[in-house]
Amino acid sequence: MAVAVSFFFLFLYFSLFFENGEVEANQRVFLCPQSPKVNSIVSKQYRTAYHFQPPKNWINDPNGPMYYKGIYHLFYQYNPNGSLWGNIIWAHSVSTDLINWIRLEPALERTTPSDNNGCWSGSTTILARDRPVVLYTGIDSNNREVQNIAYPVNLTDPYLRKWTKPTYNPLIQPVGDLNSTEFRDPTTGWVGKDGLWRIAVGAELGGKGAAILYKSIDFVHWIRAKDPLHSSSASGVWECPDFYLAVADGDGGETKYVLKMSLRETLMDYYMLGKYDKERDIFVPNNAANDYRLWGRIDFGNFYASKSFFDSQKHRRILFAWSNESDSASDDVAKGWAGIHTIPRTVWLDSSGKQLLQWPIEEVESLRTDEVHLQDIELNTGAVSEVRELKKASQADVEAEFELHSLERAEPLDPNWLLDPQKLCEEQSASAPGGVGPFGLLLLASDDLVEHTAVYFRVYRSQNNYMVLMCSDQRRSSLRPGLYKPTYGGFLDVVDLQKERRISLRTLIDHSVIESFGGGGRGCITARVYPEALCTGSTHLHAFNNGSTTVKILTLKAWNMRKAKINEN
Ligand code: DQQ
Repeated sequence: MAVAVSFFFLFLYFSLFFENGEVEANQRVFLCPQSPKVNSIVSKQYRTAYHFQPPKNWINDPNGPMYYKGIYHLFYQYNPNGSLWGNIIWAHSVSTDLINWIRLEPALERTTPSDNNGCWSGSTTILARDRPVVLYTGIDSNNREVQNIAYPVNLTDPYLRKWTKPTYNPLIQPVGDLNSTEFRDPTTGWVGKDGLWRIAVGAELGGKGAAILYKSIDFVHWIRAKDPLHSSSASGVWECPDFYLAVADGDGGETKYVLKMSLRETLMDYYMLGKYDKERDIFVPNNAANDYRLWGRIDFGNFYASKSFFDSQKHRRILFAWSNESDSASDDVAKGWAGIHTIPRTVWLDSSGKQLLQWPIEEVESLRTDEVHLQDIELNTGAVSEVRELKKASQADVEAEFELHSLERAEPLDPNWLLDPQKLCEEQSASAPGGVGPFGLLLLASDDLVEHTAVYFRVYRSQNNYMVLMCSDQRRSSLRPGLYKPTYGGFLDVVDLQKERRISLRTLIDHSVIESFGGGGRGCITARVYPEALCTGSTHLHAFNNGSTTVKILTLKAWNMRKAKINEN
């Protein structure tokens, strides 16, 4: 029950946080969820309109996404009995466009001695002769984490509705030096030079985070390799490892292997780029820093347990992730649901070979309606300019391109800040005057602007370069008490800012979630927010600049988003 423990600590942390908010709670009347007695119609204001979620109950990690014979499949961690984590099984949905989904019966339930305490995360692999299989972690009757297999019952059913587990499960057990409660989340399989299958399993090994490598001739009998695919003493257990080849745009683009790991100690997703040494069967990262704060980040915000798959239909790699609620457990009980998935993103290697880039899949654009197109808006120091043309600022897609008149006033960068950009965002908030920035957007803002989420940039001068800080500040996102309202942030490696003088920001807003993509997908921040204004009135979109240098919005396009058909059946 290692994961339950981590949630416990998170809740503990949240509840300390809530206590401070309660003082305010006594003085105000709150219409949105506060307790199980809440009015459920009002609580619907926080449900998303185009993000993946089931009709009710708790969800967490995306599992085993795949494209098979014209259909996209997505499985996910699901509690069939309530809106808090527990009783975990694999729920299953299918789609032809990755945006609209049909809900099917659960694929894996807790039915055998090797999974009767939980069907935890895993992956799909398509074997020879087009046969998909699932590998997943079962929590067995002794509460050990074991690796199991499941097969579709009927390959002629295009939806692969029914799955069966052979009696020879478990395939892999936590023996020897493996910790039986820190050994989970098998990857998709790949074939090595010797024709054998390989998978990696997330683990903690001798106090180090690790991806343990196994080999098999038939996908059933697995032998542990001498060395892990990779391990690091910089962190504890690695959950949900993902291992794949990323390709840069264009013909003959550069390729690099990606090892992604979800660190339970921070509840954030990290990645390393490097080489796969096929002789030694190990991943060799380009940057083996022994400090996870120096590893790549998939997203700087509320985004965890991501899982990717290769979409053979459109030749792209697609990434899903879980975004947890940041309200209280009692709010989740009141809402009757908790957890969403982020909009699927395409992920590829930047042409510099130094980082991954991510962008919402093009299919989400089919939901766009009522386009607003603004140009050439000068934002002088202190400007706050509302985009009044956007009808519904709570269900929108916004793309803005900012032009920087000059970089002369960029503040000097203290290299120590690189280790903790989140703290820097906290200290240098959207309202703290700066040189070049802070400038950006105020999202889900109340009429009087008292509630808003600021997503913004601030440019710093380093020795021979400029560094762009991207922040998403939730501290003023809601007046409601009892919420976790952090500030998230990270530095973007923007190519040649001096020459380009432009920074773009794309934001997907959907009631209680804001997904932001800075610098063309160089930095991503997902945030969960619960503004009171969503329940009591209307919300607005503004652009702002609190830097001493004028910034121009070259273009701002915004659309309202139609509701997607997600698991409505
Ligand atoms: N969630 C699953 C585990 C995984 C964790 C349990 C990550 O398999 O390690 O619900 O969120």
